[in-house]
Amino acid sequence: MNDIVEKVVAGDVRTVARLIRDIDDGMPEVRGILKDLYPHTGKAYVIGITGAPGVGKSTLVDQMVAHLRKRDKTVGVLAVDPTSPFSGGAILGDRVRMQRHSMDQGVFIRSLATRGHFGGLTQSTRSAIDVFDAMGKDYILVETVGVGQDEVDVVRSAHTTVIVVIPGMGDDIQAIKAGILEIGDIFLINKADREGSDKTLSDLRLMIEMDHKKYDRGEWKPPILKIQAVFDKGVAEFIDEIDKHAKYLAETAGGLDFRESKSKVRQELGEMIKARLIEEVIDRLTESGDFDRAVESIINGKIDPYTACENLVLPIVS
Ligand SMILES: Nc1nc2c(ncn2[C@@H]2O[C@H](COP(=O)(O)OP(=O)(O)OP(=O)(O)O)[C@@H](O)[C@H]2O)c(=O)[nH]1
Ligand SMILES: [Mg+2]
Repeated sequence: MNDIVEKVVAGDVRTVARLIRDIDDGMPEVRGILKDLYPHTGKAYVIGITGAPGVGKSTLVDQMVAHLRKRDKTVGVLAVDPTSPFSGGAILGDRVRMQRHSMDQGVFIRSLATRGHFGGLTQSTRSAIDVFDAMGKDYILVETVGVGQDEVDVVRSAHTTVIVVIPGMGDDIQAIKAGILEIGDIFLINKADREGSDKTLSDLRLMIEMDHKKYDRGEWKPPILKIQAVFDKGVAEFIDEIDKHAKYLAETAGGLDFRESKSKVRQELGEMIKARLIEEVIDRLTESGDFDRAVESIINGKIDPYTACENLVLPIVS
């Protein structure tokens, strides 16, 4: 076995940290390692936590870690922050917020900014999850900011997807309705110590009830919980709901191991091909100079971008 693979599987923190950084930077060498790590994955339970900036995701994650550690579970935390050009800002805040776990061997916290490459966030998140999984973490908590399509793609690799809102976010509720409603397995109204949480609860309930036919067929009906992450109120109940959802997944078609689910594997392989193709094609066109020449030609009015794109792509794929 490759030395790096061996160290990751043994849970060597420095090796894993370096690997996550290389994934973030889009280093091509990582691919070979990921191939060899794959047989060691498929054991972790992945929880995606998404929501608008500042709703309390990191505070919640920190509390979840504490609860899971009390149950003797090991935990990996991945904070995905595409908005941060370097590991400052929000990520630094997260580090501070989760400081109390920093000396705990059973907890591993890392962030991804995805500075690297065209494959983008979805691919690097997927890879980082695999690394945490191979490392032997029982639970992997993935925090992503936002309520858009990117988040949908990122959380597709999670077993349980949690959407966090706060009271009085009327517009955000609308955004969720338009974008990510269907991916939420559990909805949390955090900061329930603030006014308006009952209104938010009924708004969310109304949205979820619209899909009542699904639930009549026995599909999972997302619970909505009011919590106060910062005071650890409702977090234990929330984790019970995660357990219920895990049980639901285990008992329905597909099961807990996504690597055995045809639809998940199709989805993932499709994404992977897409990302890889874009990367390879852009690399090749940049190296040969064809890309820059086409840009010049478009600017000089010698060619339109549609034709330029066709001229660049067709020779490669045909
Ligand atoms: N009143 C109240 N404040 C809370 C609660 N939970 C978290 N907060 C506060 O909300 C602020 C933002 O919390 P974070 O955990 O950083 O939120 P986040 O969603 O991770 O933020 P980003 O990562 O920047 O998107 C902090 O000041 C928390 O202390 C809560 O239940 N009630
Ligand atoms: Mg955060």
